[in-house]
Amino acid sequence: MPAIHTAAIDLGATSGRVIVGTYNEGRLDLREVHRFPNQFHTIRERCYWDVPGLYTRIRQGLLLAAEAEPELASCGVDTWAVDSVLLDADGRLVFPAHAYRDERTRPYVDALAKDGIEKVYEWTGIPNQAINTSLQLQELLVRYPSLPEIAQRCLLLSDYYNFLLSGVPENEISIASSTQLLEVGGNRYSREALGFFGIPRKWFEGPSLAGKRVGPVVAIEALADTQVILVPGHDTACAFDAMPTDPEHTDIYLSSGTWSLVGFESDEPVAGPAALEEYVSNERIGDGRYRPIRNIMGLWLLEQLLPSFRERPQSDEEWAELIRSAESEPAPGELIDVTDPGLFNPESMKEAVDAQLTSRSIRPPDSLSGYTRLICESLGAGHAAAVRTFESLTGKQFDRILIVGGGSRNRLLCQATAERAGIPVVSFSLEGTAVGNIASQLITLGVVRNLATFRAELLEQLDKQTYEPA
Ligand code: LFR
Repeated sequence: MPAIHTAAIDLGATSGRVIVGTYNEGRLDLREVHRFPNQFHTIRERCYWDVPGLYTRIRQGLLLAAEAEPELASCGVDTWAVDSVLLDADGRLVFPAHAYRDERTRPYVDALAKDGIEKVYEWTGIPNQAINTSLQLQELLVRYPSLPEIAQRCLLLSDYYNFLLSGVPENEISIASSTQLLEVGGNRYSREALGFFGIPRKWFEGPSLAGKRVGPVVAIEALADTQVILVPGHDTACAFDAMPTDPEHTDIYLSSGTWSLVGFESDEPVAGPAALEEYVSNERIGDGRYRPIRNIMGLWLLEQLLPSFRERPQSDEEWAELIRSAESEPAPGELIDVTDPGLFNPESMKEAVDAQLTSRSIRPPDSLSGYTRLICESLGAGHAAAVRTFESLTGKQFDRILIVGGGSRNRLLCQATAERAGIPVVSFSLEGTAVGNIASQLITLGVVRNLATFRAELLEQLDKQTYEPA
């Protein structure tokens, strides 16, 4: 079979990339053709994404991909979850896309916690989090009750970029599951949840399972023969798909970037009051199965701390140097509480961390390497707690943690996680989200049989590093 070329459009909250994947006889080679920074913009306390700017980058990236590989069979889009756009009957944007770190949903989180979350969790399997699409839409609808007269459709961001490229609006299941509006027991939107939040039923359709051919790229002439494929629209679902799990092991997964997402694949949700109490989020895999996860604040803490330090790392070497010096810092006696809402979107992360520590009579570190050590250890403890939670809720025993994402290159974080969880952490040199995105395209194109085959092939190709607990 000749080599097959596909493009992954992979948008994260802090950077985006377009990656060409070339698959040839069981081997996948990746070429990053475009990378660009991403950030939300705060105007009068409201936070917005630059949705048109990202589309310009996607177009540029696809043109570069087509230049590199004129025979591009397909492309697929994955993005971070929960954020959405509203469209009128002609597909025109009726509202700017808010970013999930906007604090406008706070009163609605508190109200839901007081009254209704037990029911909502029974219907949807998604706990009460300020970022949820449900609360974001509820806030808009309370403020603008006539919105449904104009807005006819809601698309999450990956769905929206698929729509711009192909002209076809789809709601894909993995990203749909992050809305808190999907039925936990089936592949449908929950009438009860939509009714509870006051969201019009017409805003959503489907959802469709991943692995569907949406149509050709009609928006770019040079790509008229390239198919848009509905890959798992949620970046975390793509990252989990890329985990080169080995059937000999019982693995739990950690996708480590801006957020730390700890979870596993399952045929059933992890439901009930204890799961709700532990904030277990029953998100979906592109094929409709479950991906129970716990969502922990992640390396956002470290990224946001950097602007306060002149000696912040600027290159891979400087990062490695920072991690080395953090490793030689003494292990902190006390950790940061990573669930503190004060760390969610503070003006100064350093001041927010210091405020938390001093309120607990703990002296803040005196250097960037001290903070790095403290954050990595605190995240390691959060990861370990999530593993224990899943073990106690399900009766399963996990014997390894597979880690992908930016944090998989952070030795200190991997080692801290292994120590605190008491099981090995296996790190793969892998662009997880882009690889999962491409896997879904290859399976849809019929060149790879299924995910198990893809993972087995990938496992042979990757370098791995194992961090053992002491
Ligand atoms: C990771 C991620 C998480 C989601 C958060 C907000 O990029 O998609 O899974 O909880 O971003 O969308």
